[in-house]
Amino acid sequence: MRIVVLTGSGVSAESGVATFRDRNGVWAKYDWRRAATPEGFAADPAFVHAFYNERRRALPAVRPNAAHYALAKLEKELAARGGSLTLVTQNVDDLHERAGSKNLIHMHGELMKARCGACYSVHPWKDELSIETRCPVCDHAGAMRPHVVWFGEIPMALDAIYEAVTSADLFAAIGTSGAVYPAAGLVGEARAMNIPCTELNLEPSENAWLFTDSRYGPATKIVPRWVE
Ligand code: BV8
Repeated sequence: MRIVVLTGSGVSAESGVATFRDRNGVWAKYDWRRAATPEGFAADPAFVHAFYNERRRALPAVRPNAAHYALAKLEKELAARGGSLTLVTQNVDDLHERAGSKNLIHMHGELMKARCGACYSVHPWKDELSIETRCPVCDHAGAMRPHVVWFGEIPMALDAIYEAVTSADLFAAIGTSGAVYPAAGLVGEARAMNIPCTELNLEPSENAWLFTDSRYGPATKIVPRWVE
């Protein structure tokens, strides 16, 4: 049995990580054009560094929740039976890793990594980033940026993601509003291959109509039940 799960910020909400489009979400506080686009970074890198430094600083204090642990358990159980779980996350937090998930693709990048805009080297990064930060490889100052995918940038590992989705026996989306493409288009790719698709979310997402099954409620309740 090969399962592909796509997660969004709703899976981390009960760990205390803010979602994006809920009433008091990230984009209610920050203009995504200023905080999460290459143009915004070019115009005001200090603002963008402050936005990501604040989120990176908060991350070590939050913990994975029952939904993260249930997905890590599912991966182990499937592997023990010769199957697989490919976990594709839009989240830039590291809660899936900390819960034990291994076969994980961060399609929108990772908050705890930084990338040099001059030599493209990628580095684990726990500290603040600023316009003075020098690249540990090429020593270029001012080109280090968060290793995340901004609007208008191409998400990571798309070929591997499409390969996994179109050859799955089951596709599930958990804790995502279905607002951001190409992530939100993955259910359409699965349906085009007649793959059953399940939505697990607090409420119906923008593309709920595309799913063949759905369960609604808080992720820490519905995901462990779904995994059982
Ligand atoms: C690209 C950065 C080209 C990292 C993010 C017009 C039409 C269609 C598309 C476009 C368009 N104009 C522009 C586009 C493209 C654009 C896009 O889709 N825009 C949308 C907004 C219209 N996409 C892009 O730019 C992407 N790149 O298209 O490149 C390309 C592509 C392919 C091939 C060649 C070229 C890049 C998108 C990535 C942008 N980066 N973030 C960061 O700072 O984190 S986006 C941001 O949104 C996050 O990454 C986040 O993961 C993502 C999705 O949001 P969700 O995770 O779903 O969060 P949200 O708050 O929306 O929803 C939370 C859900 O959880 C809700 O449903 C809620 O009910 C639920 N929930 C809440 N609590 C719980 C819960 N569920 C369960 N339990 C709970 N307790």
